[in-house]
Amino acid sequence: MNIITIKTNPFSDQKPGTSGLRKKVRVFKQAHYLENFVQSIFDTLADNQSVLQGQTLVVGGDGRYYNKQAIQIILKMAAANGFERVLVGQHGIFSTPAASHVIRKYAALGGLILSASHNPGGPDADFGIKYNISNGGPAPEKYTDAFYQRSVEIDYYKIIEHADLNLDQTGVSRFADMTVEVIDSVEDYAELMQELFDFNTMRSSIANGDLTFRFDAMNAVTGPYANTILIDQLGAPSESVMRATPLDDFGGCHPDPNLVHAHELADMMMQADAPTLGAASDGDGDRNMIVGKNAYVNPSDSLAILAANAHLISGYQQDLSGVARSMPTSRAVDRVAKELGIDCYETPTGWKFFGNLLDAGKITLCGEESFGSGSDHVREKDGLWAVLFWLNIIAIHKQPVKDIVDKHWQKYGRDYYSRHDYEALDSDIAAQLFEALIAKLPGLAGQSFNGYTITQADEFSYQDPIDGSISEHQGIRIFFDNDSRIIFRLSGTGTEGATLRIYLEQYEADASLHQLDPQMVLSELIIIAETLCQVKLLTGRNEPSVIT
Ligand code: VG1
Ligand code: CO
Repeated sequence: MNIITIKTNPFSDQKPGTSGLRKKVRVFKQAHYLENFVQSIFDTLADNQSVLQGQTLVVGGDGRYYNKQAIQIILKMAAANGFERVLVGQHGIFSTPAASHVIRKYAALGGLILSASHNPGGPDADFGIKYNISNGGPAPEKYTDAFYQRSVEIDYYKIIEHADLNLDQTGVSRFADMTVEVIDSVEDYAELMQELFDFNTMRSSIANGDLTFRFDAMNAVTGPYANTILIDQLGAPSESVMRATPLDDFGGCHPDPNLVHAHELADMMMQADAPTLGAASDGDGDRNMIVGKNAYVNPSDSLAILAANAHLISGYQQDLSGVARSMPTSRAVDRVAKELGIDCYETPTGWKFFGNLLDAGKITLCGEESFGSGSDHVREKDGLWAVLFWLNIIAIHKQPVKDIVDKHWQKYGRDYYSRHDYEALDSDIAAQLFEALIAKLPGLAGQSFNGYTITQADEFSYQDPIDGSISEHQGIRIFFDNDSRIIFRLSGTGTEGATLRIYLEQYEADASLHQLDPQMVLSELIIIAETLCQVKLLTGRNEPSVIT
């Protein structure tokens, strides 16, 4: 094997964010940029594991522009760094949850997932890479910090000279001294779904026409998964899956499953002849949006409804061990946990914080307000899993989505919720705004704004209950005496300027007040949020870029 050691200079900007390293494609395409980061990961792993020899690495991505080229580079570097075996998804494709499952199933050391998730793709758009550890989950902070430390001092990387691998053909081949297996991207994942859900129940509801749905794969990675599972295995008509071919620029669309970016689906669900369920997932298949006929399901509510109905699903008939949500996610799932008598954990934003709780068996289900939900079946959020969960619930209840949601609110009350994002702000202005907000926190408790009195104002810091590690500065929390909250965070996934997220939440127990427009119910909190952070005033923006 002809290993070449290439001299390189470090880049200063390879600090992973909420979910891996995300940059513009043109940044990733700079000479040595990808190689430096990959070598930083391998060097860190070699330190921890002493050797990479004998180890398996999983590689795949969401099919976006630069996916295949990056995989060829990674294969050559994995061989040079001594990996025994690499498992690659056919055509270079793995959804994030499928990669997580493959890492676990084949006892790999870890995996490299190439994706910038819901960010747009194409030569002028975004690329990303993240490392998942042997439990299948995103590398925790102690790893990502170490990758970054290594990246700022790296001065060489190792690669072999080798012809590119044919990624389109499944099978085992030798790649210098390493074994490479190109495996079907869907098969293992589809098997796992069959273990969890009642395929017979769903199949008969679909066959007799009780259950109809439209799934929007958004020209992204879940297309092949949805075709196999929803069409071939559940027998749904082929038009039930739309935009099913993964395109390297997602057809010029933004693969972010919300009412704005999946507007065709959203419009369809407001028609008189809408199917029972509308659903969409994001670029890498870990997010989900759920819409019923005339009924958008807020992701925080979706998590709570899944928890409340889990006992009906064959894979979750054992009692849930506990649940978890990210801090800015609404407290709807807390109310279900209380009723079930189980623990509910509150973690910082990002799936990596659920890993320890899942591994320790403390939680079965978890989720985030950002269209993410999942369970202990993998160590990532899982878009199609959530869609199957909903299809399964509907097939059992034989009720429209709206009725399921309304009944849930009648029992638990409704947590009115909305997130306002101000994207691509000038980074300096955003940093100043955030600092000013932090400076204000000590004086806020006791202050009243139009009848809303602040009871507590602080920065969220988290101590992992399993390994004791502490993560600070995880968002600003403002609590009010009427059980409402405002949270402020700066995004850790954007690739342009800074993105400010404002999360607004107000609880309503009275069922006669459950059918109101969230923006109206939250209007007072929206005004208070502006008074506190002055984002409009400081940036000249009139309104948020995205409201979900
Ligand atoms: C966002 C979401 C967060 C999610 C992360 C990765 O992070 O808010 O909940 O875990 O994206 O999701 P941030 O730091 O921009 O708020 V994905 O589907 O982009 O991997
Ligand atoms: Co994603």
